[in-house]
Amino acid sequence: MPIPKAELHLHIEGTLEPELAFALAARNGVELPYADTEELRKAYLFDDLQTFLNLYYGLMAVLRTEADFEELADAYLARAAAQGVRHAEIFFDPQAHVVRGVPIGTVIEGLSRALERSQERHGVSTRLIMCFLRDQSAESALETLEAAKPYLDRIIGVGLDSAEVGHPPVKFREVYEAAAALGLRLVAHAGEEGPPAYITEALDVLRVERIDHGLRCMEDPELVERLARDRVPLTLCPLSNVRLRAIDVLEEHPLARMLDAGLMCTVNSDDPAYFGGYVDDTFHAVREALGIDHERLRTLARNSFEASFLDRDAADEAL
Ligand code: ES4
Ligand code: ZN
Repeated sequence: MPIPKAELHLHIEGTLEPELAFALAARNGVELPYADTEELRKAYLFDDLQTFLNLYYGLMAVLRTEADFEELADAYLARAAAQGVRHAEIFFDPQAHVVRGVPIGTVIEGLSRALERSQERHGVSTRLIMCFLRDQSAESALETLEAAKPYLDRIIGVGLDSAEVGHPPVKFREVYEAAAALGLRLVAHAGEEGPPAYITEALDVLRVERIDHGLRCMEDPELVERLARDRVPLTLCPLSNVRLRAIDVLEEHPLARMLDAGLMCTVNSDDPAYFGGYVDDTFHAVREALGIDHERLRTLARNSFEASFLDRDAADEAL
């Protein structure tokens, strides 16, 4: 039995398995530039975040209708349940769909249909986090927040993702202030490829509650001390870090050192269809590669509930 856990860093578009991509392509009359699923999987050799993102955004062409988004999310939730996930806080990238002519309402309604039934069908509670693409303009992020206003009852918070370097958190100060004023919770990717200063800036300028990735905090001992003292959750994604070449091999991942430093770490799958494993696969991988024992795996699982946006009672119950 996998350890019960919460998944806090998961891009729903990153759960699009090649088989479903081809099925949706056929249903929607979309031509993919790959002969078959095998050829598509062979394209999953990334040099860095940008190489991955190019493929990730390209493959989204197959997602067109509410039913497509519902099927995508339901497939993820079924897999997540089998991996011991009891609660999932799920990112989605509305701008990547709106730019292709898919309205934000189609995306949110479709995802919501799967999420609403998830507790009953899969035993997984869910929340939705809307991400702004940081390589798009601040105005576009503000427009996205505006467009999401009719759906705010379905969205727990906002995040920031996509190409990090050259797009510091401060660029999104205004939209984060607006989101906070609407009662939304705040997270942001920082310190994945970008420098430790982006982590500090996400905390001080955007006022985020959690840092997604945060890997590169290890280059700044003072920042590590602050993150540990304030128990700022870091949603780490070790398999993603290897596939996107943030580190060379899993054996070199700083997770064990981060736990030793007292950091509030969680382990997550990021884009599991692309990075070679779902969240319990990741737990197994770090146990094997880093010698993280069962007790520490339990700590990681406990952290995932504590760092979640579930209220205290629900988090305790899920443990
Ligand atoms: C992402 Cl791994 C990662 N980093 C930044 N943005 C993303 N969007 C989807 N996966
Ligand atoms: Zn991510």
